Amino acid sequence: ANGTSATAKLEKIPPAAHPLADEPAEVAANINYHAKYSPHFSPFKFEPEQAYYASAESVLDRLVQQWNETYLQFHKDDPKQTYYLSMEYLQGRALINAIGNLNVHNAYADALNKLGHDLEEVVEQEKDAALGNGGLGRLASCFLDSMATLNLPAWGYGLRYKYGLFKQLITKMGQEEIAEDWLEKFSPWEVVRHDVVFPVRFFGRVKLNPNGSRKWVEGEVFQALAYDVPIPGYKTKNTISLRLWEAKASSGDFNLFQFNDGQYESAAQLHSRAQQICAVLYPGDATESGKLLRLKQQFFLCSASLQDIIHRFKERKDGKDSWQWSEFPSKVAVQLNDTHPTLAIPELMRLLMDDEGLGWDEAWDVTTRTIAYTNHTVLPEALEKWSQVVMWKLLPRHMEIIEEIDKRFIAMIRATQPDLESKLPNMRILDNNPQKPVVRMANLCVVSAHTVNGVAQLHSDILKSELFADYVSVWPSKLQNKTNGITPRRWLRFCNPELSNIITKWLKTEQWVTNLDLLVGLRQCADNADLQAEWASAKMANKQRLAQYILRVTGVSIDPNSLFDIQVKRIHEYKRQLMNILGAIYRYKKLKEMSPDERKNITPRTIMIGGKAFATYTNAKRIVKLVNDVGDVVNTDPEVNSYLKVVFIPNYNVSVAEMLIPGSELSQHISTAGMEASGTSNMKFSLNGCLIIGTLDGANVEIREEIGEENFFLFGATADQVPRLRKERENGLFKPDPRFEEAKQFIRSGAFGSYDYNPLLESLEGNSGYGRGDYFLVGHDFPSYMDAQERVDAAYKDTKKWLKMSILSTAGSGKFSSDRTISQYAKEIWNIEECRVP
Ligand code: GPQ
Repeated sequence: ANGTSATAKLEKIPPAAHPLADEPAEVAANINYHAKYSPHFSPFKFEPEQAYYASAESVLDRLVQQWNETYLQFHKDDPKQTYYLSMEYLQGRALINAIGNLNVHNAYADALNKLGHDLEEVVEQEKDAALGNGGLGRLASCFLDSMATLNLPAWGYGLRYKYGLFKQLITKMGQEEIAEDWLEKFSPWEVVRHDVVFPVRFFGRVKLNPNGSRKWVEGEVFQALAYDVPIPGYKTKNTISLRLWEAKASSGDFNLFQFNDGQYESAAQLHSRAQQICAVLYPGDATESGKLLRLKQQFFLCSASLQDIIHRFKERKDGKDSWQWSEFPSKVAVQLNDTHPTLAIPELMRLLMDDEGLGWDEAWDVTTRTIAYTNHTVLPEALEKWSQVVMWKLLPRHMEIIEEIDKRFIAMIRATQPDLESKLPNMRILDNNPQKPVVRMANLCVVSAHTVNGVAQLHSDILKSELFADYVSVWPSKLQNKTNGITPRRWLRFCNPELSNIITKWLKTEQWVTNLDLLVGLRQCADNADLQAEWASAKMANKQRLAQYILRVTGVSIDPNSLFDIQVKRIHEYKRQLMNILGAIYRYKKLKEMSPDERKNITPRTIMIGGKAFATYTNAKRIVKLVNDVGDVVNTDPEVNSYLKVVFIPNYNVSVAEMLIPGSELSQHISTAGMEASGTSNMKFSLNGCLIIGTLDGANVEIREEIGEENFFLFGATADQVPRLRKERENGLFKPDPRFEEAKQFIRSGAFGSYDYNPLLESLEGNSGYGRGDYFLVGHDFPSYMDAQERVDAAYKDTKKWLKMSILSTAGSGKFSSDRTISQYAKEIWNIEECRVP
């Protein structure tokens, strides 16, 4: 009641005129106001950095209003709402995206001009929010953009890491990792909610109450404090939240007695332990490494988010005569982004049973109707398995619940599908191997979630026929496909305004930004000489911008008339950057052997490779080193360096991608078939009119279907051939192509320096040393890869043909909008509907 009367008073006093006008003069006044009256720096400074902060706060003025309206609308209409739980979000920069979504780009550009600044320069002051590692984190961020744009009642939950993804430096030694504190000078985009705090417990024990109920007690309790980031939709008032949790100790946990006694460290022990929880983003991308801190992080996210969700559910029920817990799944959908937030399952069970007093069956019914799970990989080393010993210590009550789920699952199978008995050891949740008993998180998800989905058709098919095949007869319709997507706002409209304007002009509408299928309209003019000329000049402008960037960050000058060939993604053996660089080495060697006259027939190429390697993944780091070493030799070889450059792009991140993708002409998506669940950068390149050389893997399959096989440079083994090829290889039946042998031999000869590349080369050989018998089949696919590269060179010579293929790539990319993906989740998994702010 107190709170309401205080709000009533607020309502009576109208706030000062809200600066919502879009005229540049008013926007400039508002920026000016923030620069003067909410200064975060010494006064009278108005450098680009201050202009950035003042602009961001000015944009936030607009956002906060529609953000609050969105919250109130959701509260009032009380629709079913989705909560996306993810340990990673790769948000990148927010200012240019917010200005674009609010449709005030020109007003801000003009306003900043009036104030003596340039919008582009101001925008570049912002540090990327890199709270993710790669595709999985970026997917979560694209999803948020689509949820807001589609006016869906949906939120994201994550953790507020202090140190996000490391910064990559390239030195003589190869990759070096530098901690990056993205909050060093604070983020203007987050709002701390001092009134949104939930306790999260670790360790302790389970207490048996006299009535038979159980309660988790003692141990350590930290506080989860909410920081909200606004996520504006495109040309809609709807602005949703990304809620990031930070861990705090309670003030009572500060030991004043010890402090006054001079024991400063131990006095603040719990405070520093709290700080550890959200200190760093886990650097694993598809790698497994059991660390207690990571488990704490996962539980912290799950527990805080579920308490918040339950709190909101009750709040919205408040005042309604009677309600039942069985209604919870008709108000709440929880989506688990991979197995990282699996603990949401036992935590929801615990909260319902131990705090709300539900029985097992009722709690299980609510939990399973609420939770859905997305799988993002079939790599065995990336399937999370937690030690039961560690879990019993950290989360004793949850282990009890997991044991019970396991027990009941086994009983259910024995009662209903006794023929599956022999499969049970693999299907059950607990692996009680006495050497190392573990909990299999993916199994827990499949057993508990109402829906499980893969992220591209091929990947979902593999889940059905391999990884989760045993469950298909138990739950025939539990497994679904939801092919990934990307937001066309950030990945075309904002990052490539030149091409966007051309598309809008030729389609005579800008509706494609929210209805990407309209791009097919470009097909009918793919041969039009005027469109081709405009298309080519946009590409050239973007290539020139990219060339300037490369010169600035690497010192290498590249020729904008050469074919820009790019592979950017996390460095991983299955992604086969090694095949790319071996191809570059072979190309270099052939160029050296040619006469100057012969070289004149060669299509000049600039091969760019970028990406971060997991800090302890030594073979990945060796690949980074090799690319750099090859570049050093090739780029300074006056005989051939007008025909070939090899550049390693340092510190690949979202902002670098936004600049690089529009300027690329060919991009490589060349993973061993069956290993890349989807890939999403393939979609970004294709959308920007870049052609793809790739294998039949992940979403490549669907991209090729959409844009037409004649516009895709295909090579390599198919997923179903891979097991046989590996066997043949093991049995010594593999005969390497001479080109492959020549490229490897060239490295061995020392042509690229004295660094020890043997471990890398041996990974491509039989069973020796580091060798895994070329598990990723680089040797098998190399000849067809080189043939495909020859087709690329030939196609590039025919400019008209190339431009047509490029236009058709964009035209066929409509399916890969995350708006399409999210609409499918909304209809086919979450059962939620739009809730629009009028
Ligand atoms: N992916 Cl399991 C990640 O980026 N990190 C992970 O930990 C896991 C998967 C990627 C996956 O490798 C890509 O093929 C997908 O396109 C991407 O997730 C989004 O689904």
